[in-house]
Amino acid sequence: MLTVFSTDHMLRSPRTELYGGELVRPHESPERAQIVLARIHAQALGEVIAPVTFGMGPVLRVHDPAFVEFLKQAWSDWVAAGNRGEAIPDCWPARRMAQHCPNSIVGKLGYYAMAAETSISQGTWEAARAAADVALTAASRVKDGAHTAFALCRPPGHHAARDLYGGYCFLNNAAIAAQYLRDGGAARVAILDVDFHHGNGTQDIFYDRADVLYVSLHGDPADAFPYFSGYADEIGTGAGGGFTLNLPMPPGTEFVVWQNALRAALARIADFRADALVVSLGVDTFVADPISFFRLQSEDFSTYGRMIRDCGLPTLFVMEGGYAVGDIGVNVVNVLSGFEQA
Ligand code: OKP
Ligand code: ZN
Repeated sequence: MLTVFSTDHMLRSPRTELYGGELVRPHESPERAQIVLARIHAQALGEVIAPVTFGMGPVLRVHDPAFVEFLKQAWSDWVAAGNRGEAIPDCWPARRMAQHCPNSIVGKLGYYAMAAETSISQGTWEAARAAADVALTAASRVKDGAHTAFALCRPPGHHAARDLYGGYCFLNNAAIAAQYLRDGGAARVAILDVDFHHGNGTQDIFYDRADVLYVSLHGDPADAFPYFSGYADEIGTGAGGGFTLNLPMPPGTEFVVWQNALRAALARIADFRADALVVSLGVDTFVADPISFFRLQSEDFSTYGRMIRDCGLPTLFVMEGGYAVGDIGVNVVNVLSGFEQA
């Protein structure tokens, strides 16, 4: 399997994550991608190439222009305002308040953030832009007839909506790739999100559309981030009614239960008659993940890679989460090699 990877991911290297009332070293760290890359080489998964630059065209098919401008300028605006630490919002447009974008950078952070753990730091925009190019480059191979490709994106993307960042995400790499496949001629694209967390951003971007199916397996939002999205009764709206499927599962969920949810997800995808599949691949379902509560073992990742392969669809894998850093390479490559083995 071809992997697309950019060393520019390292430009995303914040010092802080707001966690448990403290500013800690971020779970979403540069070593994550390096460990996945090392495992790809060790297992000889296939060629690794650098991304092509696509520019903002395909990004703006999915994201709001003012939001993209905000991301571009956020760090320099924050520094210019005299702030000493990393950029963290501390005030939100909550219920019954004005939904206006303020001039102040502090106000803008609250306006565009869906969570506060994700500090913006120098280089964040450049890394996010490179991750979108990684996804697009891998998607272009699938568009041109490759059966599969792996976009080793970092930072991840599935929490980023049209005009929201947070949950370690800035640009929605999987959504940008899915829209690119649509624009490249795929009439129907399915997105299967197997990250532990609900992909609120991806769901939101395609919520009123019947041409992109979003199916997600995740920790019940009653118990897990992002808390305010991913409930089973969220099924899409308007023309998109029935084209979102959420399969939330409780704390302690084991692979046998998760696998049954995956069967249901794959059945819905087959019924949709997708032309291409985008997998939001987070391996934070792993039993030892420090911020999640499912109980998958490393061999289970191979098993479900094979199950996804059995769909028979051209498949783009896009890297999302996974924070048990020592095991992330094994778990990701187990999915990808499970997919490739006959
Ligand atoms: C990003 B991705 C846990 C707090 C979680 C944010 C998690 C973002 C996950 N106590 N805060 O979906 O892997
Ligand atoms: Zn996650």
